[in-house]
Amino acid sequence: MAKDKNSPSKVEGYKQESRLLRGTIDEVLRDPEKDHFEESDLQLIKFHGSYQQDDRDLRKERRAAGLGKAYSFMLRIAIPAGQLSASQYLDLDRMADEFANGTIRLTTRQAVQFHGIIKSNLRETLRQINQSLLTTLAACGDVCRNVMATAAPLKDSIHETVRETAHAIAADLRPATKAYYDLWIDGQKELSSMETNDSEPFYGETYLPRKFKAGVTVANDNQIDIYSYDAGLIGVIENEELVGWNVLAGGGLGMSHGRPNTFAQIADKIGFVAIEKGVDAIRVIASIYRDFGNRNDRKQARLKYLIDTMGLDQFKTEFRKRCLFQVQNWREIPAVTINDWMGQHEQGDGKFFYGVFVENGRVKDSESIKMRTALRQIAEELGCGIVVTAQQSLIFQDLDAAQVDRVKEILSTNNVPLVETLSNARRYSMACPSMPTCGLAVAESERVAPEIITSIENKLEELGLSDSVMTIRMTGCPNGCARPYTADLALVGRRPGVYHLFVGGRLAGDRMADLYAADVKVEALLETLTPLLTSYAELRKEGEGLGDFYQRTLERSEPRRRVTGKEVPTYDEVQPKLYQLGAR
Ligand code: SRM
Ligand code: SF4
Repeated sequence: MAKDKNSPSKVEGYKQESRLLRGTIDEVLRDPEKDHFEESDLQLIKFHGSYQQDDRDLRKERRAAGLGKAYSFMLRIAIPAGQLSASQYLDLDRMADEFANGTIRLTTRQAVQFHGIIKSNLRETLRQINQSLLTTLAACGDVCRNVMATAAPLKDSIHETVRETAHAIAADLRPATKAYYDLWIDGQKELSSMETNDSEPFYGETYLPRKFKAGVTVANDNQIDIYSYDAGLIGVIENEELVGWNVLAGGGLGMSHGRPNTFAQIADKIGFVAIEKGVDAIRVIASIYRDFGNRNDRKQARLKYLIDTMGLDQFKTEFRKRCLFQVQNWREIPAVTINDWMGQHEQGDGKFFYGVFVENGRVKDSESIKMRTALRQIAEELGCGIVVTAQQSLIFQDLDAAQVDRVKEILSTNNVPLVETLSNARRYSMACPSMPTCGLAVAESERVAPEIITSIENKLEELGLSDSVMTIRMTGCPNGCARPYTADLALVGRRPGVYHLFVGGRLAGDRMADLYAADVKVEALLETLTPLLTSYAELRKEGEGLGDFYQRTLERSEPRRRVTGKEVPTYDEVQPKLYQLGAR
């Protein structure tokens, strides 16, 4: 029978009947005959930080041999503000071999993922993660996900407040259910630092309509791409003091190829609140979403769709009504800038931090580059704190000058390229995991991205564009996990070997790119890009990024705030304009 479009989605029912996220997870974990979960538990384990996956490379072969899928689990560890101690990192490094596929995956949201954990190891892996005082709770699921903060470990009071606020939001919106501890650590709450309960005072039995993402940063540093989230706080600085937060709501990058009413969108400006009201402001936004978000159609359930249906003014009115504190108008702030914080920086207390670029966030040892060995050695020898960045890389902090030299030495010994030797094309690139673990992938991403970057890198060098700072991002489907739509240049998977090409975002992450060329075969990528890149090389102004050049060519007065991916590609519109500008 067809589903009534006004009735709650199946997942709402699973949540409601789950006894606060228990379902039959325990029974399945105890059953040695079962190597995977069925539909309702499969949705519930997400709240516990896990996705059931299967090795997609093996599907065909196994099917031909009459075998079922090769099931395994991805585990995501939520790390507010990306901050890890050296010993926590070393625990994760050990677990990567003991339970996972020998790699650690740093995510675009400052979290860490393991892939390839088999069901029989799931409970022990989660137990050990908790023993390290880390958690997978709410890393996935219909809740507030990992809360981000600019990665720069600067030791001034402004950055301290940013980090503390991110931690406070994470604690405030963390689910209260005891189920997590009962299931994974035999109810041993003392193994964890978190408060639990057997009720959900904020979320209630059905939690949020879907995921909810939040981040905190300051006006001069959009390292975390804050305009892409459901809710964000941008610290407003006046006379070198943090005076309060500009509040954003309704950003989001997921969209579906086949659904015309899905879109990626830059967040809306909601207002300005006092410093001590930042956490409350995010909770109020989450509460409006909890109470009014779409629970019938999960494809329309994100906050951005609620704001679209409700209207921005109505949303703002509801926000002000629920805030039991003063909400002022948005404060004008300087255009955001972004720093990836790679390489060496002073941290403001006489010490330094050092950012290490990890290609696509995959910490592994390859034949040539011993990235995992190098990072382990640095953490072991120097015992320094680590920050996972929003660009899938990491930072070692609290180093003295001699330790910085030692970090560089260890990296070089293990063949890890130092940031100054990387091309801009590679340094600012990101790709999502995609095949073979992601069940939603329709095209390759992480596995082919390094090679694609090499070809773009060569083209840029040939055109004299190596100095251009350019974000190049790639995903294996339109869901937007590597935030493609805010990049200068992006490839978004359509089907194997075929990508939509987006152009026109920028490093600052504050506008959407355009669909530039549709359904481009990977072999035709450079040919499609060359006219634009050639004109960019000839006609760019000093310091002008590719996205900015593209926008100037199109004479856009207002930045694009929304993209559906179903627009008419701009390729044919752009070419004559390039000639008008003087391209040869
Ligand atoms: Fe994502 C689903 C990986 C950041 C939008 N994302 C997935 C899943 C879990 C696939 C699935 O549902 O079965 C992917 C797991 C792949 C794997 O094998 O590991 C996955 N997403 C990732 C990560 C690991 C990409 C990365 O390269 O680091 C990022 C983990 C973040 C974290 O630590 O929490 C990741 N995902 C994002 C972002 C970027 C961001 O938040 O800054 C987005 C776009 C922003 C947004 O949410 O709008 C994003 N992921 C999605 C969506 C589309 C959601 C939507 O409402 O439209 C899905 C699909 C879904 O939820 O149904 C998705
Ligand atoms: Fe998977 Fe698509 Fe996200 Fe890539 S963008 S990880 S293919 S859901």
